[in-house]
Amino acid sequence: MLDIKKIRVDFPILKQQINGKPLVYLDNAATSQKPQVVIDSIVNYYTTINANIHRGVHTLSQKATDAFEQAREKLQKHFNAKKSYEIIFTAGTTHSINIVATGFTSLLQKGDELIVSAMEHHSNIVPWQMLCERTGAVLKIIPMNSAGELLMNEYGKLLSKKTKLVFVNHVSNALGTINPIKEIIDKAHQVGAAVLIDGAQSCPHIKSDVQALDVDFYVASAHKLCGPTGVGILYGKEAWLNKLPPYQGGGEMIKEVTFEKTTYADLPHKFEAGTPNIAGVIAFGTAIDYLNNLGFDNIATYENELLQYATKKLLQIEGLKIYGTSKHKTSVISFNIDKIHPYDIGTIIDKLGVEVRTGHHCAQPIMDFYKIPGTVRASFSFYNTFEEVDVLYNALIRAKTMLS
Ligand code: 7TS
Repeated sequence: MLDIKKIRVDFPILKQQINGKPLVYLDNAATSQKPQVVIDSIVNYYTTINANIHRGVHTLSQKATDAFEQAREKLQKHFNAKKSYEIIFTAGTTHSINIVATGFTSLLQKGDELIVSAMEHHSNIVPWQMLCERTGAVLKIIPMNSAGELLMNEYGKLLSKKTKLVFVNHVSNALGTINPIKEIIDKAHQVGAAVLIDGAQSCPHIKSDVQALDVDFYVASAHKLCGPTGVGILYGKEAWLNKLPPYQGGGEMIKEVTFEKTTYADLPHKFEAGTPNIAGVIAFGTAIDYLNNLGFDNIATYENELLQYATKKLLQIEGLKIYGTSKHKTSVISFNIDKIHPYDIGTIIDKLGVEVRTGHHCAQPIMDFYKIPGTVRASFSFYNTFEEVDVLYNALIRAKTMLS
């Protein structure tokens, strides 16, 4: 249903050669490429309406403010938030998680319990460990099986009245597993715990409805979604965002400031101190429009076809082992070939124009679980082709021959 040839024309970077070979970009889980409309959106902002927002009475400031707030409405609609002010613009997923983790400092007591999964990016581990250090709360871990699936029975056993917060990624960046987040959320709510879902890896593939999920916090980065770097969202239910203290103090997040006492602005401004990435936010809105025009169902269907084809093809390589074999997964293939170090494979296939990520993918506990130093990770987007899968396959055969 998607016309991939036509879509690829939208992405100027894909025309490039790398090391004298056509670029085969398979590091989409690290960051996505940007269509021309998103690039144009940034250029147009700076060439036509650049001004600071929410402060000037002048026309340019009004135009910039309108474009910025329109982007918030696009994000509200996309994630189906009840109110536009439940969408907070941040610098990205990492920033969003830190806002919530810091905010919970005053809401926790020694002995409270927090639950995380065994397959998280460091961004969804470290801020919570820092929170535990500040408060004396204890971190519990949902284990996984060798296919890279969470053990939901074990999760059930971890939940109790002591559980205050559960934070899990919707999709694992290193394995591609799609976690059963609705069940995770519902079970947490039964014991009165709040839930944060890290949507950094799900947002390019799955359109999430925060009201249907009944999730308390949902976080994502624009750059994974064909948008610019340095921008993201923190969705929070209104009641939670009102309960959390602000993360940073500064301009635009106040109602009134005196040297005796400062009162904070209403949502969303309470969490948006300082001049934000205005061009980035507006371009984020453009990226959301672009993807919705393609249709998330179409994207998921095509990417799943690519995943099935690539999985079958790569498994033809003797000694290749895939990590993350859940039936429910996005278009990510993490693998090793025999005992060859992932960096060596990555370096050789880069010479052939194939860009993949190698290493622990900021998810060291997953690598420890499998007792490996890292993997090679090929992550596919809707603008990748079946021919590119063949190029990857041939490059891997070449690398294997050279390194064995
Ligand atoms: N959570 C998950 C699940 C991620 O995959 C990432 C980034 C983050 C959080 C952090 O997002 P950021 O935008 O704040 O950096 N993941 C990756 C990756 O897999 N390769 O490079 C970045």
